[in-house]
Amino acid sequence: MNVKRLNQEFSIKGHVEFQSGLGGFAVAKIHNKLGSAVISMYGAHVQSFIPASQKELLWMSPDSVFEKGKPIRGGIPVCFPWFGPHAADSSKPLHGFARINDWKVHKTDVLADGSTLLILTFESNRHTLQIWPNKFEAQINLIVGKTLELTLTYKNTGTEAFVCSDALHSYFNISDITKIGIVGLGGHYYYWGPGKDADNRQVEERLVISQEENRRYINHSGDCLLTDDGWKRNIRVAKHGSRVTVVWNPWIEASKTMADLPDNGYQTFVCIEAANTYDDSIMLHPGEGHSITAIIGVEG
Ligand code: TA6
Repeated sequence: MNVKRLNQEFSIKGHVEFQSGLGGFAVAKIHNKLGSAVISMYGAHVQSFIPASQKELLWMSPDSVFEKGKPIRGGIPVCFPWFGPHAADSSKPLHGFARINDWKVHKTDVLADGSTLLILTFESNRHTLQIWPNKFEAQINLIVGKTLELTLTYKNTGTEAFVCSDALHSYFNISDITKIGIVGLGGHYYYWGPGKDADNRQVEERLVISQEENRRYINHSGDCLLTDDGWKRNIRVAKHGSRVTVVWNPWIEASKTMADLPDNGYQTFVCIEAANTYDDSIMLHPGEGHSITAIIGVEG
């Protein structure tokens, strides 16, 4: 649907307006007294979230491409129906295909506290069935207020059971990677990188990043607090329906290999991701569904 029709059907004065964004992708611009956000219909990708009187919470790569078939770098990519490389075929899109397809607007609304609701949908079609032979319906509910609440719900609408994995791959905007810490992961076990072979346990309560990190904490369903001493701000990352938390920063060498990331880009973001993968991948019988939610906001 083009921007004019989206505005005719779904804009709400003082809350939601649709515009043509980078790459020509339609974006929803949400603005209310509690905060503002920009969400692309391509990938249902949140590109910006700014609570009232705060700095941007999400990091977007200045070198991101905005092209059909390629993922956007930064913000909140939605990883579904698998997280990371496809288990059996690495030629399939990394992190699934939800983030490289167009989503439809289903509903916009204003909630009682003045926050704004946007609901987007995406379902299996002949293209997705060629890549992944399972019928599904997916929905993303976004509530933009003092916090940003993002819920991905997917249902098995086919006749066979399937297993999938997911992640809300949030990139957080930080003052400097040497000035931040992540609290809430102490004592938890993690795998490093996509492999499942080494069991590591984090001893320290506050994780400080000083090298490439790609930690996947298992059996972790609690909150993380991203403490930023440079900007004197703490971001709470809460979640529901997720048993794996991923912390990723590519550091110096890996950043140089990524064309859509500046060489020094790793200094100003860290990813803290709500996920379900490994033994916590989601098995859905026909008619069953699952929801994963991330809630992010500034503490205090
Ligand atoms: O969540 C961490 C991770 O899976 C890393 O392994 C790294 O590849 C990152 O995501 C980015 O993936 P992308 O496909 O967006 O380049």
